[in-house]
Amino acid sequence: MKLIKLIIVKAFRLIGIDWFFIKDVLSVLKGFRVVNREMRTPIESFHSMINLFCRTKGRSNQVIHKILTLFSSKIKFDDYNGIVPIKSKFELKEIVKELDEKGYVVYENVLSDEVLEYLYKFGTTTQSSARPLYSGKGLVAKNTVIDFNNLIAIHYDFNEETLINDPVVQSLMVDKSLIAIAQEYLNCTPISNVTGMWWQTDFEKTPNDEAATMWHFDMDHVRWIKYFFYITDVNTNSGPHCFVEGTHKPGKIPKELLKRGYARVTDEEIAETYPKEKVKEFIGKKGTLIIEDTIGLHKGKHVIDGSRLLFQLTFSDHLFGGNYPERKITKFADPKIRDFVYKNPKIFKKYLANSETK
Ligand SMILES: O=C(O)CCC(=O)C(=O)O
Ligand SMILES: [Fe+2]
Repeated sequence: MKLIKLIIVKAFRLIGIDWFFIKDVLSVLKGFRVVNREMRTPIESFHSMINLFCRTKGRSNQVIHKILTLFSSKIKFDDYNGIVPIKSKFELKEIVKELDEKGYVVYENVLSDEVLEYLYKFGTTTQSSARPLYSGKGLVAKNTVIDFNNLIAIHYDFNEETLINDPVVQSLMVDKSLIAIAQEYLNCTPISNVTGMWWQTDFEKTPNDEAATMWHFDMDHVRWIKYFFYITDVNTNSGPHCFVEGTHKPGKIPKELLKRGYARVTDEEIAETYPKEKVKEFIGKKGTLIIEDTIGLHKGKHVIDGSRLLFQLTFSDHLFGGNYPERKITKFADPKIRDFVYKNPKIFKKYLANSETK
């Protein structure tokens, strides 16, 4: 038996596959069985997915994703009415083509003044968790309403459960244009996942060493798409979101940057690796939407003057991934939203009580 195992291991090694690779593949497979049963991913399976991503320069996620799409149907749309203007299937395909090519698409003015005012008010009157972004500051997270005259943190994070029970947030979560883009990009029913809102502030006006190492790729799920909404005007000093065009494609993050695993990358490394014109800094007025595949390299630039309020929606291909605290929708502000959610329980299964998704 030992001999057979040795021969198999040697044979795989000849084609560049070692025992750790096989172990990671098996661990990911086991992870999917657990997620489908319990809606939670074993941590070792999640780490195996990241190992495989780094070893295969992102190709493993593409393969897993492809398999997942074979088991997932798509929802049908009569129209794509929503905050992103999409008049036809052709237009939808054009948007997704751009996303495929560049890894991002930007829209201005997608939110009405009322929605912007509402979310800004939410951001300035609701408690958030104030936490220093960087380690070693000795500051612990504190629940507080942001006070711009007395900032205590770089990062103020709003509770996901409060957000998903908010009427305006719910109206964006069920927006057909956003769901249609996610579905077309992911080629399967998109799953609403990780809804967030946070302030980035100039609490620390001078960027320190750690602020220069904020470039990273996300690896929370197999494939996903994020929607970043600016709720405040964002200039070069108030923390624009940044992305390296094209790095969402497999093989576009070189081995040297991947070999550290799921680690952060410095400004210098980005400048040395990619042409300047590919490093995008998104300056935009409030109401700007950046749709992005954050499997590519991105960061929120350190804020040196002012504060940035950002709202985020995520749609993924599967619940497999990092485990977030359980968050449930307990009330609907609008019967239309409730109907949409219950008609599409698969999209919202993360946020519905288990019994409601059956
Ligand atoms: O704050 C930003 O612009 C970046 C946030 C980010 O990295 C993420 O949401 O994945
Ligand atoms: Fe990120």
